Amino acid sequence: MTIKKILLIQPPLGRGMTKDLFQPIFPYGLAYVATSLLNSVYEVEVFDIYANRWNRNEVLKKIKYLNCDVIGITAMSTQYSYVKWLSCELKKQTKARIILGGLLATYSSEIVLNNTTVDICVVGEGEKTIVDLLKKINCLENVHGIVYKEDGKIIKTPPRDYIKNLDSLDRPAYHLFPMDMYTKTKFYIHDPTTKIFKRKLTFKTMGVLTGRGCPYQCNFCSKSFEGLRLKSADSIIDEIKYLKQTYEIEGVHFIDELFVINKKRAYELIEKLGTIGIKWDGQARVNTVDYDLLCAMKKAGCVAIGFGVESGSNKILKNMNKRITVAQSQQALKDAQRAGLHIKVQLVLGYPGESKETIAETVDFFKRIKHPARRFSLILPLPGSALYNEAISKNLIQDEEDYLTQIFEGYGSSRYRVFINFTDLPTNEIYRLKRKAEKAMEKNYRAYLRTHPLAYVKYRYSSIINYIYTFIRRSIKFFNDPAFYIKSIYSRLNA
Ligand code: B12
Ligand code: SF4
Repeated sequence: MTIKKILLIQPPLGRGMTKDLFQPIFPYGLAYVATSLLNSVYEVEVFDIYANRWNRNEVLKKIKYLNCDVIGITAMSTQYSYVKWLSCELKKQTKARIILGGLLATYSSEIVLNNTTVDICVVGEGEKTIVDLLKKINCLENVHGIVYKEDGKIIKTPPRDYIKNLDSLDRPAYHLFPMDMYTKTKFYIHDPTTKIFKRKLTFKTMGVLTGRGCPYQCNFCSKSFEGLRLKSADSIIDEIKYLKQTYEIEGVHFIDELFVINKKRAYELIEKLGTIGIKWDGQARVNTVDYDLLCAMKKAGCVAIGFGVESGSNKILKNMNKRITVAQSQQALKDAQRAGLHIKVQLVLGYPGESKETIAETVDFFKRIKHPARRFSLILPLPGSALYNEAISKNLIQDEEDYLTQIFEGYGSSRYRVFINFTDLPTNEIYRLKRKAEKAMEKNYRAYLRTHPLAYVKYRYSSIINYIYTFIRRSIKFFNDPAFYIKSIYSRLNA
């Protein structure tokens, strides 16, 4: 079999009707795989179902006349049910081999191979494996880092070594993707008080990766990569400059699992970021920042910082192996507020050990630090995490395939949401306590605002202030170069 053309697919999130879902983020995994394939002179086409917001009927039309030898799909665990449907429809239309990569393939290969029409799962990083795999498609046992089925038996080949030097990777194949879909959307400051204080900055933005892996081992986390590897500051800046020049981006979301890994690395990066005039945000830990660093970040263009605060109870943080304390969270949040950064906090409810008392501790924590957080995610054990293994061993997940089929909502809070109850409380009581805690947190923050008029004005009218700011910024641009400005508006409208 000679392979010439490969189709790469990114499925949607949620129920597969993505009209109201998140801002699409550039699928780096697929794009790096595409680069490797192009370098080995394969022809590559991309279907980003998620970014294009194609519904199932539209997808069926698209795949009706497929002309490719291999299909590569990327997916995280929550996309299992869609992958199951899609792979089945693909098999009806074509004889092309179907290869699955990403977290779903890495952590649930057996389930995938036993229940879908996927032929091969790529475990871990895909850049080298895909090329090796296509070369040896008729002798798969010689390809490291894959799982496949032969005569009804699951075969796992030895793992492939991780790429040590990320700078050695060629640029992701941006040109194959609908870039306007990832960049034309606005730069949202995800303030959890969505109803009253939603902030929106109108920057053209793009997700950017500065490394792979995270040195921590939180029990609930299903990490993309083992081991920590970082790109050099120069190569990150080059990439951002390239994105600025080619796609006119003005903002960057650093989408690393952990962006502020330590102070040394952070200072090294922000020193350079400060010179290229870009707005950005990223994820830190409360133990990797201090006031001086946060001020330096703000000066270098940082608009928002994310912290996995998770809980206001030391007992729960310990159970999570989060390796932070409530006192550290309090300090970091205060420092970030003082430095003038927007703070996005991730909060989770329902971790083993959670009780009325631990929830009350979390509510009290936010009352103390006067932060508007008021949304909890419910714990969702995902394959690849210690918590998932705990759920299996405690028999809380009995049928893994059925569980994967149901978790398409992720941490979402809609009626389709699955909840694995690790606590001693009845599930209904957990939902009630969640609602009660969220209400109490909102009430506490409103009470704080009533006694602090300046903070009230800042939050209540932040969107108006932002519109005025954007208007002034755009007017300056227009008066500097009217022809260029009109051309860029025109091309955005056409996109
Ligand atoms: C961007 C992002 C998103 C975006 C969407 C992603 C997109 N593609 O558009 C958004 C913000 C929407 C999102 C949402 C969610 N996300 Co998310 N997300 C990420 C993030 C930050 C970056 C993904 C990325 O680009 N990685 C970098 C690339 C290089 O790695 P990669 O994709 O794994 O690809 C490599 C290999 O896996 C492999 N590979 C991948 N695909 C393919 C395909 C083929 C054919 C081959 C051969 C190889 C291959 O090769 C690639 C290169 O080496 C990761 C964390 C991270 N930094 O990785 C989390 C991450 C993927 N998300 C995660 C989670 C949990 C979620 C949510 C479920 C959370 C929630 N709120 O509910 C939701 C999904 C909700 C839903 N309904 O399904 C988890 C996944 C865990 C798991 N077991 O699936 C991660 C790992 C974060 C974490 N540690 O918790 N996410
Ligand atoms: S939750 Fe964050 S800090 Fe913890 S292991 Fe996952 S990525 Fe690392």
